[in-house]
Amino acid sequence: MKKTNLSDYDPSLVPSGKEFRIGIAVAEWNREITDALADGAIETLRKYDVTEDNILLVHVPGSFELTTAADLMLRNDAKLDAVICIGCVIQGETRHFDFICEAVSQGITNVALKHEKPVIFSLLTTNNSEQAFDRAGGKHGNKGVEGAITALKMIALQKQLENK
Ligand code: RBF
Repeated sequence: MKKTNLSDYDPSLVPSGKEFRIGIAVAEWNREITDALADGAIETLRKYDVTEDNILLVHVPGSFELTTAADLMLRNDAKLDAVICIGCVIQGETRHFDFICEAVSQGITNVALKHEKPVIFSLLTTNNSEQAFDRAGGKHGNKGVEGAITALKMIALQKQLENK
């Protein structure tokens, strides 16, 4: 199969999420895009048997807050298996783009290592809104779908390696 992006995933290789509990943190900046990503993630988790009760959705003001949200969720819900962080940062005229993207990518890595659970980076970092729409259900797939698949695969890997 041609692999241009993970949205072309092979459904037979995706583990069932029947027993999994997954958090989703969504940034409200560029909400039209982040809502489309979140819808893709939730639809995909439901498709792979994650129950409605086991999907915990929270919203944060902007992408910068995703790290804190993931940390809070994992700290306060011992049964959570993973958190998917969804945001969209669009390049502007000032340097905020670099600071936010760097903070989120590093922050998510730190939270994952601190809690020893997968924390998924579903952050669009684009030059303009067209590129973002292309990746939120447009011609380059839906990165929320890909985040959900990644979460399922990483949780299954963790359970396999820890023999749970
Ligand atoms: N948050 C986003 O999720 N996407 C953005 O494109 C974005 N652009 C921002 C631009 C500026 C100049 C500032 C100050 C903030 C921006 N934020 C953006 C919000 C940021 O993630 C965070 O919510 C705020 O900085 C408060 O901590």
